[in-house]
Amino acid sequence: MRHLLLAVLCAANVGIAAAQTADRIPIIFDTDFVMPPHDDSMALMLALQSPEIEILGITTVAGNESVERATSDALRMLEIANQPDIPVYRGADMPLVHAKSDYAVRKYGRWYSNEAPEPPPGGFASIQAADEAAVSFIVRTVLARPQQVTIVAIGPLTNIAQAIRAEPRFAENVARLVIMGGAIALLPDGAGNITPNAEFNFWVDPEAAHVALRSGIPIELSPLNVSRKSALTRAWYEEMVAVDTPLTRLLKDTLGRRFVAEPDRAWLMYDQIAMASIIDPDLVTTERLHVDVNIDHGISYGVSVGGRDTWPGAEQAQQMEVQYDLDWERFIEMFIDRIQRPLPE
Ligand SMILES: [Ca+2]
Repeated sequence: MRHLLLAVLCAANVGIAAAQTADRIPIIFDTDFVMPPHDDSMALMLALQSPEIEILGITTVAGNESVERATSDALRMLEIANQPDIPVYRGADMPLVHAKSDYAVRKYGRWYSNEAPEPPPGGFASIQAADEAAVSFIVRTVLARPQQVTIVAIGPLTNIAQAIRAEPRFAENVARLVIMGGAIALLPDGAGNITPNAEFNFWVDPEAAHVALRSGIPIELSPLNVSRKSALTRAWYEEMVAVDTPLTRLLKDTLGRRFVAEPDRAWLMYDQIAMASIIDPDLVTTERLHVDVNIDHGISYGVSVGGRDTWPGAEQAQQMEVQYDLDWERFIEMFIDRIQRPLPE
């Protein structure tokens, strides 16, 4: 009897494990990665620590910093998080069209940089990036699992646009594209953050955003409107690092400096919200809008425009879900819970 019971329990456990594997959402994590306090690294920590998510690969792109910095920082993050087997693929080192300018140099971001990357905390990783290029990996992976793979794109959309252009069957086989990018003036908090009306990721590669947004892929946009519903204060930070793990230690050494320098300032979270919305869609409120991106090299270069109905000039604007509100407390509590969980053995 005892043996029978044990056998039943074992079978039940195997069943649960199989169900968990089958139910995981397979993602490609496309990122202009930089170590904390940058948002990409905290979004990756969230994905790595969430059993709902299966990361098929990380693809890097120039954005916050150079693609070389994105690649070396992402590799080091995987070592710290004890998940060194997730492959990292080096992506585009420059936007499709946008060239370095005096304005770009003066403003935030070093996407145009060709300097050697600074070593990440603890030094460069011993693991290496894959030999395969990011675009090749993205196309191959999506075609191998038609309409199953979600792409979370939290940097300039250069790699994604190149994948769309490289393979005509690619777009129709992507399950979903979740983008951190843009700012929608129609909705509250819709100003830009790099020019008056343009958001950074879209402004760095407007032509790529234009290709991605018109691709026909089902899109969920996580623009600045929803980022501005977040407020990471020192109190939340202190709760986050109250449990000692390699991840919270890294956050203390990096993110912690912000709260030493400016203890009363609240910081926005960006890519973390896009990632969290895949794990728990109820964290955000969305509205279905027509959205397109301006690619004229003038006053509105890289500006996203969203509308409830189409308008003259917006004939190509695809409809997509646009995030504009956030259950902040539920989001930050989930984020802290995931960050504090023990790392995989
Ligand atoms: Ca990013």
